[in-house]
Amino acid sequence: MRLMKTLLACALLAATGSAALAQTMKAADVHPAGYPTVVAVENMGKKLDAATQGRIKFQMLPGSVLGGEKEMIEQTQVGAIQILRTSLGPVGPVVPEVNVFNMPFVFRSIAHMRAVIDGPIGQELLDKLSASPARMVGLAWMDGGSRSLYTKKPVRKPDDLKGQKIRMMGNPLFVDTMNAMGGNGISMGFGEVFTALQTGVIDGAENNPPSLFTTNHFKTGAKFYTQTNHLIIPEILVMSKVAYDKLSAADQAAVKKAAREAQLEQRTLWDAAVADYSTKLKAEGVEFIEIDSKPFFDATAPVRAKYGAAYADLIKRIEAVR
Ligand code: BDP
Repeated sequence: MRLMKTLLACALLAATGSAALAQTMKAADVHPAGYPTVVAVENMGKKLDAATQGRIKFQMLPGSVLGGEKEMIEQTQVGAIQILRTSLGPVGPVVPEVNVFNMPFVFRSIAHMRAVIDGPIGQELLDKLSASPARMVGLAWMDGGSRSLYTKKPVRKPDDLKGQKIRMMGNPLFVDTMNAMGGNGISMGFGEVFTALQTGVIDGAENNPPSLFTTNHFKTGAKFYTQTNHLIIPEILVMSKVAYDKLSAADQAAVKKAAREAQLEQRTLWDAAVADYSTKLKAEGVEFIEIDSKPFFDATAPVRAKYGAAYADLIKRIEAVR
């Protein structure tokens, strides 16, 4: 009887103990509700809620409500945001090791990028980010497709970009990339692009079809969509180290497992979104201009030489992935 009571007391203590540790994590994204990354992270939160008996829940905050990616990365570092889905682009200035994936034409194709992020190199880069002083834990990769140029005047070759101001994500590597491609790279937050296009502060930008459609950027007259495919940048899902360190080892493992599943789920959602939004963009009068991207590849060789020098061996391993 005494043993029963002790056991009961222990069970009760364990239950209240874990309840006290329950965390509702703010999960942030610049994209709106319904976007593949947002849906995949929401589903991950639901799975974790079930897997941890409610110890971990996500509160999804989509649509840049907590700021642009630069600001959200800072908030994640200090623990004000617990889960962040961001492009790897603006992570580069904080964790330079990840810039290897941010280089122009570093991946041959989306299939190549996927093989790399799913394999040992992908895990290595997540681990490098987690081990860096950035106070973030790399959980998973997501698909951001490939980025192509959209401008108000048609572009077919590097020379056509002369004098055109093109918005790039906040990372000097991308400004260098655009300058090498023939235009003038302007670094700017995602949320400022629409007005900048409208007022003529910039002449164009670059992104994948789902982002071009959901931002309405094409409605500003930037409706020539030149298929340069110059950047294939994975998205990354990170957790604030402050939040991660509060979890038990078992819950940390549950988070990593759910994140890996989200990586694969998002890919399916992504492929459907690219097909869907490409059709919608065309229906809205956006002209997809098919080109030979070789001149842009050649033009960006100095950028790969400059930024790639630090990762020469890693780049060889990336190239060797089939
Ligand atoms: C989109 C990415 C998003 C970036 C945005 C941008 O999914 O994370 O913030 O591009 O261009 O494709 O800033």
